[in-house]
Amino acid sequence: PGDRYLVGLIGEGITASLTPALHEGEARALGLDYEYRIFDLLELGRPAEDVGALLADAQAAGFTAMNITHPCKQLVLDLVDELDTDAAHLRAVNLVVFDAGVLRGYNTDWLGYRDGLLAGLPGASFQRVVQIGCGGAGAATAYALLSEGAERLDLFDADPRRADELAARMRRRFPTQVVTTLSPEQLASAIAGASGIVHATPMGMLHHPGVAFDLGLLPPEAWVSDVVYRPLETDLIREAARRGHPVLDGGRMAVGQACASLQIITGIQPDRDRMQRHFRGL
Ligand code: SKM
Repeated sequence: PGDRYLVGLIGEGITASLTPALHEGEARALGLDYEYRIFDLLELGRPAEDVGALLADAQAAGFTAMNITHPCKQLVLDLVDELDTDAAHLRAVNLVVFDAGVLRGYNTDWLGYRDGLLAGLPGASFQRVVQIGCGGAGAATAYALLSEGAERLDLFDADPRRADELAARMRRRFPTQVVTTLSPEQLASAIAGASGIVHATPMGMLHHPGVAFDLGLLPPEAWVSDVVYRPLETDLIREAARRGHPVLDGGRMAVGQACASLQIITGIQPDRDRMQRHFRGL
């Protein structure tokens, strides 16, 4: 009460981000004095390597916190004074909080995916999950699934080194769970045995049309999760829902990271459902 929150987002090509509206809308509903600004590196004509200078400027200007997105999430790992354990394992920071001169780094992408998953697919089986795509979003979804006790996670990426690298990191963090990588030849049979599938590539976005795998292979009861949220109803989500699969669209993760960030920044529990409804009206 009485606090003024000044928050920002640093990244490339982010002028159309919905995160400012999500934070400000929920903060308003909570009665907080809260402003969220965009710092687009492309607009500012600054390289990603300037993220440290931008953070220092923000701190000097009295900012409370900064969200960080592509291509700066790894760079910021070395710039914070205190790194949250999960962010360290994920090797990605998407939230920096300025705490009395101390920079604390967090990762709310995995928290956002986890919370969205549990809320959007209650009771979903994590017995054997297949994941397609092992980039930044894929690291967060894999981490969330294993944190929630996924017994077996089969990772696939068009670049096999990315899948191997993510699998190795996840095995170190979750040594009692099974994390495998799939070759293109193994993908179909893995999908046929999956209790759920996570899609974490850019496919389905405006300039990447299509569906990354054959939905016809999936057992009828298996759930389908997409990280793409523009459009919210991707071809994958529409077709999976038409076939009767329980589905989780990418909006859940987008809202979840904003909700988790807002909570860490303010110490106040936001209303996730209200944020979800707000997002769907944006
Ligand atoms: O991690 C998030 C970030 O906090 C906000 C964002 C956005 O608004 O585009 C994307 C993700 O990287």
